[in-house]
Amino acid sequence: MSSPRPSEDIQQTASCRVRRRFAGSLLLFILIALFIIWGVWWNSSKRDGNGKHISSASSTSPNTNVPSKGHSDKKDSDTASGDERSAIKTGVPFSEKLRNIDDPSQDGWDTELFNKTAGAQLKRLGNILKKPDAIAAKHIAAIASDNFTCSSLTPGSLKKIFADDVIEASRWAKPHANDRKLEQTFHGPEGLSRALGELMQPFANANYIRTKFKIFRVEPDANEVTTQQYAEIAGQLDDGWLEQHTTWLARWDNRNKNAPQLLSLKLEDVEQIRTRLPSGTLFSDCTKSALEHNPCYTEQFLRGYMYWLSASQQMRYLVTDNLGTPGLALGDINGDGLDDLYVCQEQGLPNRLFLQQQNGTANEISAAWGVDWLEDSRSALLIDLDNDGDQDLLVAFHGGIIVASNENNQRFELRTIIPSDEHLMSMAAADYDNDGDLDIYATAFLSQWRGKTAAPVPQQPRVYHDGNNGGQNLLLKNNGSWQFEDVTQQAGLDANNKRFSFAASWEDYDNDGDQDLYVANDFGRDNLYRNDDGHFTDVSQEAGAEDAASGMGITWGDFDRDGWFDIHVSNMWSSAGAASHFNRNLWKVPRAT
Ligand SMILES: [Ca+2]
Ligand SMILES: [Ca+2]
Ligand SMILES: [Ca+2]
Ligand SMILES: [Ca+2]
Repeated sequence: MSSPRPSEDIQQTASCRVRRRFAGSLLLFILIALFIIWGVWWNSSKRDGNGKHISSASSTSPNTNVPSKGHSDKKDSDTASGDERSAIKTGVPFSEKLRNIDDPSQDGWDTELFNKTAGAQLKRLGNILKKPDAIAAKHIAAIASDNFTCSSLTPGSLKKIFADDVIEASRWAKPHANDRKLEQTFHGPEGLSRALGELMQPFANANYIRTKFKIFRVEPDANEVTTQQYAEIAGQLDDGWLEQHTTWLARWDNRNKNAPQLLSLKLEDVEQIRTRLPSGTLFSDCTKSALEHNPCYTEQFLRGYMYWLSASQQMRYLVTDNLGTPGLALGDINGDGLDDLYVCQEQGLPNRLFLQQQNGTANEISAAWGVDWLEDSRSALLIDLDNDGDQDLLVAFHGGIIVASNENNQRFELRTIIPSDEHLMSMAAADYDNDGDLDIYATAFLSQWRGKTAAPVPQQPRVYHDGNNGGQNLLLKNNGSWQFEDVTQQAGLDANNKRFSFAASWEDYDNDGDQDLYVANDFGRDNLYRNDDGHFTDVSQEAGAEDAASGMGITWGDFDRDGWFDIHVSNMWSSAGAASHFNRNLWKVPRAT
């Protein structure tokens, strides 16, 4: 065998060197890749590992858990279009997908389908009512059958239930045998046009007429369908407004599926509000005139729920629990006597602070004051936490509560973040222990928000009328020096504390000198906690305050001025939901196991 030639030796040596270098580079590459993967894992495990409730001193340091900052000039164009991404992946724009999901004809929701077509007919009717002197049978013919009949649509007599210099409210004294107006019967489109002409007589000289119909019950029966709906008519008169809120019972001929014809109408209920004001209206929406010169007003505030839903990859999957509920706070942050405004925005959009000017407009100063946080903020409070006379800032977000001090009416300084696994919603502050400083109560909807998964943990089953597997609300005692302690359990507020809470409000309802607490809960009963020397007892049942409807908000007020505070709870109601409730398909949904 001949030995290799020198040139072959050189080639082989060079080749070995190349292989060794390649192997070395490959090893280095693998090591770098492993290091990057470890880094990502380490960061993610740190995020998931937030402590529960009140943090230790180290984790509440302002230097840790610093909330993300936004840019005041961030534009919506920075956010990629959900439609574009969706179309690239599937060829179907996201907005079209949503429309398909929302099409009741696809999955047998015939009452919803009818709700749409009858709703369109009622909208046509509403447009006809806007010109009372032009109401004619030829306009009604496309809406009412030739067989149409109705009694008068105007109530015979109204009973005054409240009156002062500005507002007069009346309700229908229910029809009785002597009410001759109701005995009149109108036939066909011509008859309906006369009944509507009579209904609109009080609005004949109105400058501006607004109409709105809401169907809240649909009962199909062969070729006929019965609906119940609210019918609202409002008009601006020379010295104020006239509003009629009525309930109509309607029967429809449904043989023309695209345009059902009215067979009859019947008046069921009436409430009338008359206001007398030289300026015309009690309240005017000044959001635009106060804020429109700030870029975020048009670029972010005017965008609706559906815009952000389609624009954000993350929100799309968390829509029901993570979008559409950011709150706001009012307070005078610079001590000039004018209330200023802090607005929470959806996750990824910076929260906004507005300083009110003498002329009533407000300038956006979020970045300058250090509070343009991008966290998934749900609510805020402007209150004086350290009793130095200025308004400090609290922001509840999914992950905890940010506490910031007001520094000389010039900026906010992050003091601490109180971490929480709960799915925090709103907050309410009061000095529950009468020690001279404000303490915080924070409501939670779901629990385990910051668990092992990025998405909220769904609570199943979700018992609609008495849910008891929701988040746990927190009572945080103010210990001074920006330290807060979770005293929920020791204060007795762990009783009935697994409900789906949205709102809470403090008031001394029993007039014994301490602050009591009402909590409005979705999916079931509310809580009224009586405060006895800093310890709470749930007295909602004995106090008759165990409202089982879907609680959204709560406020106290002594409405009859007898010295005892009363409660107003706002509950959820949906005309579409009410109409769907009677659809048999609702009961076909399989139960979660
Ligand atoms: Ca101010
Ligand atoms: Ca303060
Ligand atoms: Ca206190
Ligand atoms: Ca009390």
